[in-house]
Amino acid sequence: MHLSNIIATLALAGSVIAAPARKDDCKDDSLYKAMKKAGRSFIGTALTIRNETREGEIIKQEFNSFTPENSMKWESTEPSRNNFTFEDADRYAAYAKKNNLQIHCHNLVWHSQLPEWVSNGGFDNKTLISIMENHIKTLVTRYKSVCTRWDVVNEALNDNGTYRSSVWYDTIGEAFLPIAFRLANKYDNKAKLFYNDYNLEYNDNKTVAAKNIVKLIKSYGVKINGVGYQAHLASEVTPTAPGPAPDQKTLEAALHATADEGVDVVYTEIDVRMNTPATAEKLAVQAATYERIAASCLAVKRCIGMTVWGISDKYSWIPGVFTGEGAALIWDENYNKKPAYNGFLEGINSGKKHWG
Ligand code: 9MR
Repeated sequence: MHLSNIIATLALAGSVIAAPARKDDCKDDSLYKAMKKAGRSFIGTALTIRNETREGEIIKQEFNSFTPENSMKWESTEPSRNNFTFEDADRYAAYAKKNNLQIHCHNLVWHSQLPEWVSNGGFDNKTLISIMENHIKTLVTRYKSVCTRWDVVNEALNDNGTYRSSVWYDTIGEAFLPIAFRLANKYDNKAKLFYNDYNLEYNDNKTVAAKNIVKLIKSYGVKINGVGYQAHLASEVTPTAPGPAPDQKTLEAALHATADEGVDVVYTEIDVRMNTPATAEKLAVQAATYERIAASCLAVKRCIGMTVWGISDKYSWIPGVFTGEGAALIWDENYNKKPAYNGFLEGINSGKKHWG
């Protein structure tokens, strides 16, 4: 069945958080309106489709883009060799189409959420590249014209800026990056192609390494459109965070490090965690953190958009992974706006002053 038919069928079947088609008539104080006024391309959220009506309403009101939180990852789409499963991912494609939203498609080549058959298959270089090509070809072709952006390679770096050991790097070497980008562009030359990683916000060795990845890919004569800064940050010292998110100058310098190589930059997975429970004081510090993250994007001309990693604290990945930490998003567990929402909005609005 052709993808547009699949999408139409799924759209008719209805998605559990269906929102009416968006128009540009959102309230003046929405995140989307503010980003649009500032001349940026998108404001997004990570999306897991679930039975929560408020999520559909908030997406319609506030966002024009989303990142499928898990459904397009390798373990979800190719659990065994050349056996592709698209039921879940297709629901997201249909949701985007129905609600006129961009999709930041996530992701093609990553060491994590990668099935054992790939990571422990013992493949030689040539075979692994052909496996990569088959996967990229199948996903990128299926979601051609659906994906506005693709995270082509995710998290290839260690925090000290060296390459992470993975089946990709250990078998193919650093060439796995340009090869992945070349293949993504081969099967969809319109989607914007991104390298995506965390802890790039500190303007340190890892940020320089991301800049070098941009240069490496270009040195192969291959297209890369941008770098995604995940921005999984914290508002205070926590057991898993060395301290609060960097100051605004550092954030801006980190964005410039790659943007100045002639690519777009985006914040792809923003959340700002704290030691829980939250207090009024901590929420105020978190709001100021969200404000400077947004302001840093808006101060950099090539920062074309931002995505927060979820809507409500009720479903954030953080408490399940970092015990005793959380409250990281901008809506609370009951879908009330937190001070962080207002901080984020103010940061976006500051962009008008910084524009250029
Ligand atoms: O939010 C995602 C969570 O639901 C998954 O369990 C987890 C598995 O690794 O992945 C989370 O999203 C990650 C994203 O895909 C890549 N960057 C880090 C994100 C948070 O772990």
